[in-house]
Amino acid sequence: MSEKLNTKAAIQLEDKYGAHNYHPLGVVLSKGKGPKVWDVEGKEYFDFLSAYSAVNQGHCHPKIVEALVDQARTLTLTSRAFYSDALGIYEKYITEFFGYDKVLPMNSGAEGDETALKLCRRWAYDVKGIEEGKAKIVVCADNFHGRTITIVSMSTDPESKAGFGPYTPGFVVIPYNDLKALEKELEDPNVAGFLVEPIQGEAGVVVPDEGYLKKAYDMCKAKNVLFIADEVQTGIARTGKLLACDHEGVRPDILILGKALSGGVYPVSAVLADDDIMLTIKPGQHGSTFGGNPIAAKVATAALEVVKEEKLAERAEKLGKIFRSEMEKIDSDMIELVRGKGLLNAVVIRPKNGKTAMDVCIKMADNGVLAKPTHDHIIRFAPPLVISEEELMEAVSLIKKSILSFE
Ligand code: IF1
Repeated sequence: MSEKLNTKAAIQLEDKYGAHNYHPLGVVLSKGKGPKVWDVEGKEYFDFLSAYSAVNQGHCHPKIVEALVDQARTLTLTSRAFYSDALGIYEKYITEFFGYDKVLPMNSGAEGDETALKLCRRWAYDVKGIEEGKAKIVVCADNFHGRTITIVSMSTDPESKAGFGPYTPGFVVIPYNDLKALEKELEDPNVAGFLVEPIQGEAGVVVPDEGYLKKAYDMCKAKNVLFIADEVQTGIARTGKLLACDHEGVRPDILILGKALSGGVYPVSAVLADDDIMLTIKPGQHGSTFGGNPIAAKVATAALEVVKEEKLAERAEKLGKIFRSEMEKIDSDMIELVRGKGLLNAVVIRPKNGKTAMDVCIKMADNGVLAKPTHDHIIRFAPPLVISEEELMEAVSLIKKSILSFE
């Protein structure tokens, strides 16, 4: 029975019956279309979070929803105990789309990262010849790769990690964007992989120096170490190229995708690699009930077709430049720094008269733009890539109005 909820009632229900593992902004959404969402009172917003870059193709993209509905009426889930007529076609499509021999289909981004870690360790023992149980994987401080116990074992964020021990061993943490630190760790013959976000999303859209990814990749290759790119948030055209690694011509040994791989319509993640890595996992050594299900296969195919048909990477590149330049023009000392690539951007807010990034986000919500701070003073701005230039400029004027209201 779906009662018509108002904002207050909806929040009360979630508070009473839902785990308190989030503290959402006080907005209750009930409809989405393209770059816009509407709350239960019918108020319209520009969505500048895009479900953390999962709806790059825009809310409820008709082509992707159609693919979901069609398949849902035909065959939803077979498990991998049997073949399906959807999976192989999708596997051919996505491996040709990104240029890899094979794909291992999963559901959440965290499962994608966990799968990549398992592949890296199997490759370490079966191919590189590291002693069983001794493989090390280098990760970066301020990383975010998901919320499982092994993944938070790699985290340096006390909020993500504290209180969830004992932790999974085998990880070495180095500073992000620090090639000297990476070079030093790569001297250890037990290092099997380097797992890195091409841009650190949760850390506040931290963009590394030009050339960092390429040099890191080359250093890994020189030491027979796998370069593993977590493109769950930066992939699928978000940063102005199909993959953020494409800005530097880097082809990861293991590529992790999620979020917008389904356009936000269904949980779909994927790990891509060539045979020498992918075939180290044998039948029965990894899997998932929903991994590679027919709906996921059709939805992800449609979502990727939209990326190409609507030139979303080119749009992100062009509109991102406009967005950053407009943000830099705002005459307010609350704007400390503007950074990003494509339509993955962040503004570092200098608190003013006790007003913080959260106050700016609350004011923006009042003015019809939704975004949320990360790490206190950073606001991430990531609209769906289907936003038009005119809509972007309308949202920019609302963001400006919000920030200047604190002058
Ligand atoms: C939350 C942000 C956080 C990710 C990268 C893997 C995953 C994510 C680079 C895991 C997920 C989400 C998770 C969500 C908020 C959001 C997020 F960075 F996008 F803002 F938390 F850091 N790799 N990021 O960004 O994918 O299992 O969630 O499908 O947990 O609060 P997932």
